Amino acid sequence: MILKKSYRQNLKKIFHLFLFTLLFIPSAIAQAQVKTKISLLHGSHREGKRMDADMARWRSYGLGQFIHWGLYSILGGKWNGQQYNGAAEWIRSWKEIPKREYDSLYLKFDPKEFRPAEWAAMAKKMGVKYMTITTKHHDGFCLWQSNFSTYTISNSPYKNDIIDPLIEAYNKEGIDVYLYYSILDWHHPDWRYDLKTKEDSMAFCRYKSFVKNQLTELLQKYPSVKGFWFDGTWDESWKKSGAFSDSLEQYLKKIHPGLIIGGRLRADDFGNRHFDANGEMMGDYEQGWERKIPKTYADVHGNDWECVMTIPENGWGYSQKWMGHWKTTNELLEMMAQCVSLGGNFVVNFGPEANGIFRPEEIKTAREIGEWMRQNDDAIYNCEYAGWEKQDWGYFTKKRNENKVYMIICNIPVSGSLKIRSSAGIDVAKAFLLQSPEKLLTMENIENGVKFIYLPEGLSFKKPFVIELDIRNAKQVTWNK
Ligand code: 16Z
Repeated sequence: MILKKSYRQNLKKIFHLFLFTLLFIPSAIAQAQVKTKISLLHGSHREGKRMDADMARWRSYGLGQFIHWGLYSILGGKWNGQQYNGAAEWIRSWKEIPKREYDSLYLKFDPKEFRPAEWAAMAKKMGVKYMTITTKHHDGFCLWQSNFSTYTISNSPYKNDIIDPLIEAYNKEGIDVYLYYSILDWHHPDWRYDLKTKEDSMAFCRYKSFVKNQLTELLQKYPSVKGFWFDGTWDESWKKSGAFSDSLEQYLKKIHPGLIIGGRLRADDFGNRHFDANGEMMGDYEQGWERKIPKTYADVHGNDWECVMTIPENGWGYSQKWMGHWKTTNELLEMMAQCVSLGGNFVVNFGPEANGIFRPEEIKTAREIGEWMRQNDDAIYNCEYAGWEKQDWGYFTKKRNENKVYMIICNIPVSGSLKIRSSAGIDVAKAFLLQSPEKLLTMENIENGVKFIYLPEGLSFKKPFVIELDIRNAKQVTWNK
């Protein structure tokens, strides 16, 4: 009887031990997963951010301009009296339109009103620090005089290079220029969506040389260019060409030191895009924030990043009919504040008409953003994530390497006071409206780090506004980067 009991107890013990061990199996597996990195020939080649001066300059921009201009701008989303329901620059893929007809549009591209100095002046007034222009979109038409294609501006009635005077005009205004280049090419005979046959591979091999030649040509022709914005890299053919895109990126950076290339160009050994099989970003910044903005700092994985945004709901090239909701200047300003508060750049897209004129809505948006920037750009340029808990009234940004935090206020609480919670070890020496630095705002300490900042009576704003906080004890504190 006794023996039997102890035997049972032992069994119970063993069983408990077994259960206990089971508990740890998942965490042991997870740990093993963390440790074993998949070895990749063509994955990410860097840990953390790029730390050179060119990338520091990119990081300081805050606001940028994207321009989509090409043959699609002639149609503006309309063909044969019908409005295409998709993005205007994609109209060639619409089943209603004969490809031949689209591919003859270059015979009509003659932007008589193209005045690059005016484009650059508008961008300067808007306050953008960098501009990205479509040198070749998916339709394959080249806005520069390329020696590697006949489907270029040279064979249009306009004849003249578009990219050269544009870069010159923008650079003259102190604005950096980046080149958009679509890898995907609907026009080129050697482009393939997938590589299924030997013939496909041979054609695609020729296509890859064509790409390399064109990119080399662009850098040789336009040495002041700061980087490429690659697009159209999602097809199987390119995903299977990770070795090529890896060597291409390294080659371009070698012939053009400091060149900036986002995470959209390459694919790793397994065809993963943007992030490799180990979850590490490929390229110099996260290029996936297209028409969407991260909500929290965790969403950006400690990487540099940029958000590109359309003013209408969708569509990048000129459309005769802007679709969906058009973002107001205030909405765009808030988006910019959100981006900068999370350490990213905000880029607004423009789609000029084929004749070289911007639509009135875009001119107005650019002017209004510029008016706001003239008063408030302290809170945008050279700013980073402040590391402070987000509050409902808006967004914190912090001047890099300075003891200044900005509050970009987009919603005034009915209480008239704004709550802040500074990060540990930080105190606020003074707070003032950026517009009236001599008048200090009243602050009330609530508890450790938590304060209310009182707005002056009768304050009313129709736009976001900025409060500057001069902070103390910042030296001992490591900013959350
Ligand atoms: C949903 O599939 C898309 C959406 C947009 C595929 C491509 C694009 C292109 C746009 O034409 C524009 O150039 C944008 C920046 N790009 C990602």
